[in-house]
Amino acid sequence: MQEQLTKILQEAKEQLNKALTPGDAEEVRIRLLGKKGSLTEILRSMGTLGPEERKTLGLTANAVRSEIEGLLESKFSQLKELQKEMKFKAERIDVTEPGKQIPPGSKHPITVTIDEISRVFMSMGYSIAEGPEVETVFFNFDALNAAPNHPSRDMTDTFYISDAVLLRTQTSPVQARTLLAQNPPIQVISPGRCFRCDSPDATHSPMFHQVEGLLVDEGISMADLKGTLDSFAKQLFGSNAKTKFRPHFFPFTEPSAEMDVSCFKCGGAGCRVCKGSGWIEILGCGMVHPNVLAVGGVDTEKYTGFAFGMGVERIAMLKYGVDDIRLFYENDMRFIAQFK
Ligand code: 2NM
Repeated sequence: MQEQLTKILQEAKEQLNKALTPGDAEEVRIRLLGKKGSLTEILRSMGTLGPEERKTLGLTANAVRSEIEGLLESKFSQLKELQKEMKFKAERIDVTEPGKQIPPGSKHPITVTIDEISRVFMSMGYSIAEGPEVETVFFNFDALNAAPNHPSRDMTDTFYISDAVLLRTQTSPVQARTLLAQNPPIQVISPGRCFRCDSPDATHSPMFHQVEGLLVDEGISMADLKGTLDSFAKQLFGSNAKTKFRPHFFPFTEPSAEMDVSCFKCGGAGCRVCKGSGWIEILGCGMVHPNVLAVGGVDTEKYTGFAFGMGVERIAMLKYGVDDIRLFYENDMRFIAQFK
């Protein structure tokens, strides 16, 4: 039995030398010191020995046991330390490594166009006003002098959320809100997203953008409107641009007009862009209807004003020679990235 004990100690040393993880060491412990372990078996079988023999053998067995326990303990802590080191090594971050290259983005052509239009009007003293895209029927139609039977109010032309709430069909409700919130002099533009029930094609999209403008002060006339919008056209399309105003109808302005710009492609001679006419329709405008001013709480005896509105997509298409409005919404980087 002495020999067996020496062998067990020898085994313990060999097996622990081979252990690579705390789990391996634990297996060694179970094999030798566990309930059915080889050292445990020997201690159990000692019951059959005589008292003298049991005493000497017992001492040796206990010495072997505590030596193995000591070996196990140091192996455990050694392996745990090793495991921690390996974990640290695997998780180490090289803070000097260069970062991932993220290519710089570019502005969307609609944003570029809104920014250019806004810059021109801001240089003339206009502020930018914003409002909700989900609007009330009151601000989108009623406050803007739209007749109760006006066709644009129809379910087939406007996205209604409920009887009294809709997606704004233009940004003019922002002007109506501004008239209520501020006293003249008022000088704002309202760029933003609008919605109309249209089937998409090359020139129509159910979601599009507008920039509208409003100026209200004492003694404002059609001459101010024409001067302002002519100056705008020259800044946006070049100093050679000429403008002309054709009578039109809008419910919220009286009189109303549409403004054409001389074709910036052919200079007015006639080409594909202007369809041979030499002129391109750019925006709608007019003197704000007294009914609109009155709803906004403006004294119509004292103040007059002009307003205008333009489609951003249309201007972007003309400026950049884009022939299909749907290209703006496909988010194809090959298209988008061409406009900086
Ligand atoms: C247009 C054309 C003409 C317009 C009118 C107003 C308001 F609220 F002041 F009455 N805002 N925008 C207006 C006038 C819009 O878009 C083609």
